[in-house]
Amino acid sequence: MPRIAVVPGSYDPVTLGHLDVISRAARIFDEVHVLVVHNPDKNAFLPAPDRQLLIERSLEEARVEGQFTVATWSMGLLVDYCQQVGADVLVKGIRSQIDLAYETPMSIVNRDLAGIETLFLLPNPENAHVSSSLVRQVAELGGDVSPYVPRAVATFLQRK
Ligand code: COD
Repeated sequence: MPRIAVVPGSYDPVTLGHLDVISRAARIFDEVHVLVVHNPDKNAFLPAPDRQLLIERSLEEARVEGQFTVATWSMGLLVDYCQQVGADVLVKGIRSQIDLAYETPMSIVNRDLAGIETLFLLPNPENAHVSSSLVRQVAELGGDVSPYVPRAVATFLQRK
């Protein structure tokens, strides 16, 4: 049986920090589903189809090795998607105590709801400060986002 993991996020937009977590998950699991999920606590910057496309382009461009599916989920619980595709692990990145405080209750609820475990990965130090919200802010104010995002994202945001 292949081990399948889901790496969910808002990915609004995908950053080098996300890409690092995704590629490390691909070294642990046979299949990785990178899932764009709407976070009701955040205002969307890019539409979900653009976010998904940028993840696909970034994985291709960086030649990240692994078996990937990139998808968008807006139909209900994250664990419903996991069960639908046969995944029993969620992978999340933890940059700080704030991330841990936010993720801990969700990880317990996801295990209660469906027996889905959450694997937390620490970021590489060079990406630990990178977030999509920082990228959005720099982009909106006309700054250079290329140190923080895959090339496909930098090009897309410049055109936008
Ligand atoms: N380095 C390492 N990890 C990073 C970095 C970085 N630089 N940047 C972000 N990450 C991690 C985040 O900590 C997170 O784990 C993941 O990457 C995604 O980050 P974002 O910002 O794109 O996404 P979020 O934080 O808005 O998460 C959206 C989710 C939909 C994944 C989240 O809200 C969730 O799990 N919701 C659950 C919905 C549900 O089913 N609820 C009911 C039961 S809990």
